[in-house]
Amino acid sequence: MSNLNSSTLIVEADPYEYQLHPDKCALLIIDMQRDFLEPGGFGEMLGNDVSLLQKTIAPNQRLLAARRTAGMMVLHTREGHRQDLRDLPPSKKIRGRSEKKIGDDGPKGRILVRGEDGHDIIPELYPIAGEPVIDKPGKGAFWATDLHAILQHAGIKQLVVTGVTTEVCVNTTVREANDRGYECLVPSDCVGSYFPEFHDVGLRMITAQRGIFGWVTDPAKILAALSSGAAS
Ligand code: C5J
Repeated sequence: MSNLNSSTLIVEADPYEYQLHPDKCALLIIDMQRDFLEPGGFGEMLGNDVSLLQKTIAPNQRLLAARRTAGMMVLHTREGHRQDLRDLPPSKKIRGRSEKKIGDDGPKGRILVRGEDGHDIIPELYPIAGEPVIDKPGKGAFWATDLHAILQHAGIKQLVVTGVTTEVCVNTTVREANDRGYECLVPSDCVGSYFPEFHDVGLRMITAQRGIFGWVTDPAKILAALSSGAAS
């Protein structure tokens, strides 16, 4: 544990500085799952270039290591469904008209089904004891989950949101969090998309109109702020 205390850390960010309160801030890592990031998973099966998401692994590892060292709360999410698929909306199942669908057998087990290999978090960012894992059936991490209750009980008011994909589950979660009163900071290199243009626009949407949904920064700036806090 470091000596981070309740003092405010200033993180340079867009559209303006983010005032990070270490004791009220959690790192929320969205859907860094094998099916989205690894070759042969669901993402690649749909024709996506997974190397675009793999770029986010090292920056997330650096941030996660700093967070764990600082003793701040870390949570992970996984998108997926019950084994019996009763929480899978038929509209989501048939969307895309692809040959292989959610719940079908894939190279890493049944696609996006809880308990299957492909549904799990990549080894590089695997949760450690004490880090809640939120299983979510939708794109947003607040919908049909206990995330809000867990954060409220821990006194969390701020979220650093990372993971994949920028314009889908990260963006949806930031919007949901913003409506629930959380201040969200998104480190740009720690989020990724199969579509670079959607990544860029997804980040711009967050900071538009002087931060309509939150703040965006370079992860190095969060690391710098955390290490200045640890040193003080
Ligand atoms: C998607 C996600 N893109 N985690 N999931 O279906 O963004």
